[in-house]
Amino acid sequence: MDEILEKITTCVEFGKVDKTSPFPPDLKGQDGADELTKAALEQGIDADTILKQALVTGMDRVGQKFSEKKIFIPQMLMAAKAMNAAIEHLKPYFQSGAIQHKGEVILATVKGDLHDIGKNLVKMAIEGSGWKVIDLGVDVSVQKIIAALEEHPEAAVGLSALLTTTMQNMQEIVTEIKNQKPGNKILIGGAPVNDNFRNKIGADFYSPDPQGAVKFLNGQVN
Ligand code: B1M
Repeated sequence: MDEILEKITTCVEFGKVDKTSPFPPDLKGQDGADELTKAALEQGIDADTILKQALVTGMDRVGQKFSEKKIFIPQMLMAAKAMNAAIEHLKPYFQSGAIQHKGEVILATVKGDLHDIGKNLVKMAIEGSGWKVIDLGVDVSVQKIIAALEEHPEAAVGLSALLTTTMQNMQEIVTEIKNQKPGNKILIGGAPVNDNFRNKIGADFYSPDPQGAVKFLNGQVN
């Protein structure tokens, strides 16, 4: 099991999407994140293990190398492409929830921020738990969120930010939603965000992971 997980990690790390990907040259012709993830599931490795032990580990290596200026944006984009190819296979495992919706959640990556892999994982988990998700995408302004709340007045709002700079935008968005729509719950997450920040900006809940977001929406934590 460890061997195939390490191979998937390497594919994310070096942006090898599938067998046809020419990069990295020393893995040319070999299976990529796409084929290996499918094979890992077929071997009975559970989706959560693949996500945490292979995919997120690969992305952490990418982040580390980017910080050390050993790789640049194109390599990060290839890594994201490889991770997304793998996630496609995991989707059915995270989305097998009830069809009857428990309620609605508006989900967005905040203004100025283009990172969507974490948000998309949160989306899968929330949908899998039986919630309807209105996904506004990335780089989302407060105006767009307020407009979505006009259409879905009972919805909770989930915000993601991956950059220390866009955390400030998250703060402005939360303040404005709380001014205009004080009754709607706001849940936040993303690597640089924590519970102290949540407290400071007046959001209702912070979760470090998709599972925590689900528990909050289901009323299992507050
Ligand atoms: Co960028 N990036 N990036 N990047 N990128 C980071 C975040 C960075 C930490 C890399 C580094 O320097 N080590 C750094 C941020 C530094 C900082 O602000 N402190 C960084 C930077 C600097 C940048 C640019 C500014 C680079 C540049 O242009 N010079 C640029 C900004 C663009 C922009 O957004 N305006 C940029 C661009 C990109 C790409 C587009 C190339 C690509 C994103 C592609 C995509 O998302 N479609 C990218 C990538 C891939 C990364 C890293 C390598 C991986 C991010 C990721 O997907 N992680 C990242 C380093 C890293 O994280 N290791 C990095 C995996 C994902 C599963 O984790 O998103 O944290 P995460 O989500 C988790 C939790 O946080 C939580 O659940 C998820 C699953 O556990 N969660 C929530 C997330 N949202 C939640 C919401 C919730 C609840 C939980 O409730 C609503």
